[in-house]
This record gives sequence, structure tokens and C-alpha cells, in this order.
Amino acid sequence: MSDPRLAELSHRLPDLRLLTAAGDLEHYGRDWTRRWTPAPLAIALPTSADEVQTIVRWANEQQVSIVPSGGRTGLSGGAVAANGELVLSLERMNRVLDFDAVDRTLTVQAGIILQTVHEAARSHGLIYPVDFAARGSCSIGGNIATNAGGIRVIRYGNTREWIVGLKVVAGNGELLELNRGLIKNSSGYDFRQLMIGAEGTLGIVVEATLKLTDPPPPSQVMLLALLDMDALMQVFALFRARLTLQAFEFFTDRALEHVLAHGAQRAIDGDYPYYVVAEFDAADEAAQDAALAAFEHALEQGWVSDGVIAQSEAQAAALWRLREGITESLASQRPYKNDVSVRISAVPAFLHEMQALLAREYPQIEVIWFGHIGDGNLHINVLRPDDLAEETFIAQCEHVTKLLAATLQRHGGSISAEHGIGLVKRDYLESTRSAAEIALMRGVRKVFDPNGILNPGKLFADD
Ligand code: 2HG
Ligand code: ZN
Repeated sequence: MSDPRLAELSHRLPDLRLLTAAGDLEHYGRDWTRRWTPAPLAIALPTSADEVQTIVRWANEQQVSIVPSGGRTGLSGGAVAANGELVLSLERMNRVLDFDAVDRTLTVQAGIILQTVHEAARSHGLIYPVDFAARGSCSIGGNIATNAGGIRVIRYGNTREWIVGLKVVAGNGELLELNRGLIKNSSGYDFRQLMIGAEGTLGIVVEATLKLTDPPPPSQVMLLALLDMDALMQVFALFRARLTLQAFEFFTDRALEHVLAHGAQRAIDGDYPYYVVAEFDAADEAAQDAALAAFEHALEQGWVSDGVIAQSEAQAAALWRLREGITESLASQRPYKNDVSVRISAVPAFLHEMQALLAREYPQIEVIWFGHIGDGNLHINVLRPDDLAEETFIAQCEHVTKLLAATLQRHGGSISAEHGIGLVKRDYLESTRSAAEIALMRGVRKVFDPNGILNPGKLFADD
């Protein structure tokens, strides 16, 4: 190791795998945003909490910043290392450590892939219910760092709901064992919850104990075509009242065009501005009849223009692909992304306002809306027109984000629903959190990470 700081680290941890080859720096230095040029100092791949602790202590002494790294599927630039940081990848800490049948918990190392968690839970006849399209690549540590949400939040809540214990190496090098799997623990500040969604700025999660639950009953999937947002809200209220929803997702005609061009199958003929994929419990004939009756009622009311109910698992998967395939279908065009939330009841007014504003200010850029509308969470992907230079495009998108932030502020919403703040949103934190809150957040960071070595610049632009 030519860098003396790395030589010192190798001296302390002779067995630690450290990567410095250009290809590795590039691979581990970026996330799915692909907007920043990766430039980390090196990549460390520890295999134990002890090693993580030693690395954090070394980083404090050497004043090296650390970017904690999982599957790097993030879309807010939270796992980007573009400033000579040490990337601390948890990918070698990827084991299931324990299953407890009485507690119904699974204890895992932080680098485990979400899909492996799903499979491990299933092998015990249970489920870990947090789920989303990046399941095959994202890690549980990253899910915890962003309090990841996804497609089942309407039924099961965010990651936060499912973490009953955490082992964390704080920025000061202390190993904290938080909540230890307890269901009830009313003994003061809950640091476990503070770590969830902290984007690796307070500590590095090395281990998590996850709560599991019973699998849901058999379900059905429905695709609906709708003409307007207010009708969509009526359908949502109707379905929520009459069915047990597992998911209620939406996308626009523009999103549909892209997934279809990317190989998905058209399920409804004709053009409609809005579509919904709904999944609901359908354990028996009575539940299926109730779903059909709700659908027919929505048709009669004129809220829904057309729809299909999947008749097989393959058809259900094909309907889901229309929604879950959107991100992938846009990826090669490197869209500028936003991920926002408002109260569910505020969605139509917010969306109309933003659509009108964007059509007026930027008629030439393509804006694609989709997301977890049943949670008030909308994803916005903006595509660069071929004849627009990248720099001008980014400047326009940043202006779009400003417009979004101001509109969200008026509607009491959030600039990040489930992707985190990261490099993408850090300049807009003030639109969602008050000055008093941000001052407290900075204070909390100082307590856990006094030298500011953990993921600097990912929550606050100036730290
Ligand atoms: C989803 O809901 C993900 O599909 C990705 O959160 C959203 O690509 C996006 O903007
Ligand atoms: Zn999402």
C-alpha cells in the first residue's frame, strides 16, 4: 500500500481485504444514480464487527471519511464516494446468524441481500414483508440506512417497523447493541430508531434482528385504467374500505410507454392517463367476489374506465412488471429522479399543481410519474431530450427540484419519501425540516460521530 494511511490500516488488520485497483474504485464508488465520478481512497471489505470497529477508530485518527456501502442500489447518491473516502463495504458480512422460532426473528449481518432474507424467512414458513424491485441487489444494511419502503408499505409499513435489534458501530468507534430484540422497551431514547434512516451518518449497522410475520393469504392482482386523479382517490377509498390491500401502486401513460418498449406486455387496450396496480387478499371465493363487486362498482361510478384481474400467477407477474419494470426501462437514459411524499389526501392537488407548473416551465422535457400512491409517495423521473446538453439538463432538473420543494412545502410534504437525502437532495433538506430540527440533527450527529467521518455531505451539504 503506497498510501501511508492504508499501510497503517493494513498493519492493524493484516487480514483485511483492501482494494485499490481502478476498476474496484469505480465499481464500489458509485451507486445507481451514476451522476458523480467515483474517486474513493480504497475499498475495505471487513468480515466482522471487530474489524469495522478498528476501521472506524483508524478513520478517526487518520481523518479519513468512510462511506458505508451495501448493494449501492440507492437513487439519492447516499453511497457515492467521490472525495477520497474509504468505502466500507459490508458485502462479506452477509450471513444469517440466527432464527428464533419463539421470538419469530431472524438475525442477520448487514450485508445480506434482501432477497436472501426473504428466502430465509420463507424457509421457516414466515415472511419478512418489506419488498421492492431492487430486492435482488440491495442489502438489509442499506434498507435500514434509508428506512426503505417499497410496494407493501400500505400493508406492512416501512423498514422501521421490522427492526427489533441493531448492532451498530457508532462514528466514535463504540459498538452499540440497540434494543436486543425486545418487543417492549420503554427505557428512554430509542437509538435503534435514530439509526434507521440516518443514511450512515451516525453509525455503521453491522447486524440486525428482523421481526418476521405470517405469510399473507393468497392474493389477486388487478390493473385499472383511469381518467383522472380524483377518481383514482375514490377507487382507493373504496378498495380500502372493501378489500384488504397488499399494494396500491400507480403509474402514468408515459411510464407505460417505456415499460412496453422495454418488453412488457400490454394488458389493457386504449390510452388512459393513469393506471393502478392493486393487490389484495383473495383467500376464498367470497373475497374474490367482493373484489369483483368493488371493481364493478368503480366501473359503474365511472371512476375506472377499464381493468383486468389476473387469472394466473404468470398474469399477475406480468401486471406487476408494468409497475416494477419502470425504473429499469428508464435506466439507460439516466433520468433525474425525485421521490416525494404528501398526505394521501393531498396527492391530487399536489400532482395537478406540479404537472401544470412543469408543462408551463419546461414543455420540452419528459416527466414520468409513478409510485406508491396508496402511501402518498410519488416518484418523478425526468428524461433529457436528445438535443439538450447534459449540463443544461441538470441545471433545469435542479430548478425542477426547487419548484417541487416549494410546492411540497406548501402541501406539508417531504422531499424524500423512501430514497433518502444523499447528494441529490441535501440542498433541499430545509424545505422539509425546520431550522430548529436541522440544528438538533446536527447536534445528534456530533454526539455519535464527533469528527464527522461517517458519510459526510450526505445529509448536510457543509459537513
Ligand atoms: C420504485 O418504487 C423505486 O420503483 C424506484 O423506489 C423509483 O426509479 C425510481 O424513481
Ligand atoms: Zn419506490
